[in-house]
Amino acid sequence: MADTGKFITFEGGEGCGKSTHIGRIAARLHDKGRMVLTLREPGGTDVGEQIRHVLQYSKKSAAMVSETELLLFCASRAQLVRELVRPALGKGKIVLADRFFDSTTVYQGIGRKIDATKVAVINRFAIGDCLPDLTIVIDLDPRIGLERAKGRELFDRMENQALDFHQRVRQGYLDLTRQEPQRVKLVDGSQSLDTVSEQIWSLIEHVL
Ligand code: T5A
Repeated sequence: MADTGKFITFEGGEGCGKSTHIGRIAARLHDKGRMVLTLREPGGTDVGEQIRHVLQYSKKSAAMVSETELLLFCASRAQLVRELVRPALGKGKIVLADRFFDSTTVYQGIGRKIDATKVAVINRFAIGDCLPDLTIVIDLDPRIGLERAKGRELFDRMENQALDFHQRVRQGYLDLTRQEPQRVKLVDGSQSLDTVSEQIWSLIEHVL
């Protein structure tokens, strides 16, 4: 790939601390004079934000089947990769993404139990060859994460799922760190904010 930037994605269950740490890391990188782009999924582009709206409000789209949900997450990502991620990497920026294709592997594949091979094919079609240089999984007991996530903008399509769904998601992420240890790194999200930040920072320094 001709890209010169670095693509770093943050993953984990609800309320594990992704947005908080992306904000901290972005500020730290800015202080060091690095060009940074932060993004969130689903969304991040005009098209993606419209897709997020369809996915987010379950009263208007309560009948949505899992296959539609999978395609919408991937549609948002296809737009994000081509409109923002690739151009930013080409300019040498560090792209910090709040979720990427591993969320689809875990939430739709393992959480919703859609066939893993089909999920992988659709995921790869959406992202092309735009794979993250580093993926940080912030691991947290879903009971703590769901409690922490209370009070923020509700993504009730997922949060209203039974605890068992969120436990499968957590296990899915743990399995990913074992399957792809070079790319996917695990951080214990139950530690203090500062401790988690420092551990994430040292992982990022390593790839930079
Ligand atoms: N989804 C997404 C799919 O199903 N498939 C896909 O392909 C994709 C891309 C997105 C939903 O969509 C699903 C997954 C999600 O269910 P969202 O609204 O974007 O929904 O929600 P999340 O990505 O889950 O983000 P959250 O806002 O819930 O969690 P964060 O960003 O991980 O957590 P954050 O940073 O907001 O922290 C939550 C609270 O905890 C505190 C923070 O201060 C904050 O108050 N906190 C800590 N407190 C103590 N100690 C620590 N170490 C703490 N870390 C954070």
